[in-house]
Amino acid sequence: MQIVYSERHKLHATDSVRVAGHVYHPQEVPARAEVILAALIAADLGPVVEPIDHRLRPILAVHNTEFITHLQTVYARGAEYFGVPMPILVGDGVTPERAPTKPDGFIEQCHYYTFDYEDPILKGTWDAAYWSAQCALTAADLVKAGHPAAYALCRPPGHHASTDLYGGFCYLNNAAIAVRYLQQEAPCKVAILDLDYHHGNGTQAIFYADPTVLYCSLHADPAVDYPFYWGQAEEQGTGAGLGYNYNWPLPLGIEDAQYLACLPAALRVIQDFAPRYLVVSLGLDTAANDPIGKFKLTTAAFMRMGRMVADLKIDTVVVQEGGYNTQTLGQNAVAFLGVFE
Ligand code: SP5
Ligand code: ZN
Repeated sequence: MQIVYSERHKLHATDSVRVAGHVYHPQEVPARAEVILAALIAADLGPVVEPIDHRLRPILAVHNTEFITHLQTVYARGAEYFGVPMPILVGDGVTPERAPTKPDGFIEQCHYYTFDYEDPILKGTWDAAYWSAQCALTAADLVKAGHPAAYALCRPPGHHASTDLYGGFCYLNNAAIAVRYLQQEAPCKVAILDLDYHHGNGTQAIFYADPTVLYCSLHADPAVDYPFYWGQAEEQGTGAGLGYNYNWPLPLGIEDAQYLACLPAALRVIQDFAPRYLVVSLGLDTAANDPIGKFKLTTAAFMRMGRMVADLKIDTVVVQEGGYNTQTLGQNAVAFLGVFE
């Protein structure tokens, strides 16, 4: 399958962040994308292609203009505000609500645009996020052009970002941007299967009232793990979108058998929806020994999952989300993607 990758993800250089004299220990690091790319190349999984620049328009089909301006300018504004360039890293916990009013102050605006606390905006963060979204758009182009599947090696990831909030290591919602782009010329139904360990609260929010986009997610029970405030089974959509949002919160510690027993339910819902396209948010943080996720999936499970998804025979854009164990990310990406044509 075609693999879309840009080395510009390295501009989001989280591994070099220092905050107030302390070393910050990031988990969403450039090495993640590098080990996945190396493993896909070693396994000869397909040609690696550069993203095409679709400019801002398809990004603005999902995100609000002032939010985009904030992401583009906040680093430079911070340098002026502080008198010295430094990472913008705000907040002290996950906050559930979008605040109703945008304040005037610089620091307050930094808080206003995120719900989270461990998402630095660095000098190159905007460019990296922009090219991550372009990878998803280019994978969508390839599938539109007739490839049965394409993979976007997106970094930073996207599924926690909503219209005008970033968080969960996500700035732009790459999967949502691909969905809207797939619908652009000829309106059609698109299903999203979110396999990241965490609930994709951003993706859910973006399509919550939309009956043309089905969102299905398997993830850790938010009662006990991130993102905490979203992802329960009772969240089923709103208005015209009611009935087009499905969450399967799962207990911490589950192994292959329990996870694979749950997946067919989601695949059946997708089949019944009969979408023109499928977008998979592929998180690999469900793997055993992930430093953040607390499921215990083996590499064999990722192969089974890939097979089950490929057997749907729906034209599919796979978008990389989380996954933090750089020892196992490569083999698990190969296991999942290797079954696609
Ligand atoms: C895309 C994705 O998988 N985002 C996950 C965001 C999870 N955020 C919560 C992680 C909690 C662990 N952080 C501990 C930091 C210690 N310095
Ligand atoms: Zn995750």
